[in-house]
Amino acid sequence: GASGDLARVRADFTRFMMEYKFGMDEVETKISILQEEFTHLHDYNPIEHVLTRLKTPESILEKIRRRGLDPSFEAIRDNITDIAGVRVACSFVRDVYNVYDMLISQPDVEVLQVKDYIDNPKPNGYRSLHGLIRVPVHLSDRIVPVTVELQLRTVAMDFWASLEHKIYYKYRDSVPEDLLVQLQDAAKTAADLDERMGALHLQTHGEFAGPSPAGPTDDVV
Ligand code: 0O2
Repeated sequence: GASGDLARVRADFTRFMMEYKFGMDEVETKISILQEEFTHLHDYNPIEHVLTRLKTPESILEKIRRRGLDPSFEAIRDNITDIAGVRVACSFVRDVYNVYDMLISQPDVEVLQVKDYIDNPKPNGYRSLHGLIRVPVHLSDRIVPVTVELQLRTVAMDFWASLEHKIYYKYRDSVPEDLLVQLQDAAKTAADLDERMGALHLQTHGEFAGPSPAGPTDDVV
């Protein structure tokens, strides 16, 4: 009957969402391990904070509708890549790349896409390193690959992005031009702060305390 169908759809959806939650948990654990290892073994921790979020069913369906797609599990799986999101805020720009490299060099992490908005900031001033990754989740009877959107940025970039997001949300598509200009300018200030803090840090913590790729830091005491 109809109520049986509904119950089945609900159960399927719960299971579908659960897989994303598990994928997100796997990535969060990987980051916690790096964080703890750094705290115990090195004199500083490159990760300031980590935030995970699961897209709500409403917001998934809204995005599917907006794109004119079928609300099927297949369409969602193939098109909505940010159901599971993990955001990592690091102290310095160099840490962003180092943490990213440590994560993606793990053999069970597959990179589907990278968007480097630090190297190539968005016109509005947005900076972050985005990686779409896939991790295996071990269920009771099978292994499922789960896509997780990873966003890494400095605390300064994070501060800027959270205010910009609030302003954008408040004004929707019609943020006053004057505010947009001020936001762009604030993004420049944040980038400048990152650069200055990075330079200061380099003077006190020469080499990166981890398995980093060769950086421009070898000759710094
Ligand atoms: P929310 O509310 O954070 O989830 P898509 O995700 O496919 O629609 P795209 O362009 O393929 O978009 O992905 P992209 O550029 O990697 O951006 C995805 C996410 O990055 C966004 O998710 C935001 O979280 C963040 N982001 C991207 N651009 C900006 C920006 O200009 N300002 C801020 N504050 N965040 C940004 P959502 O779903 O849009 O938002």
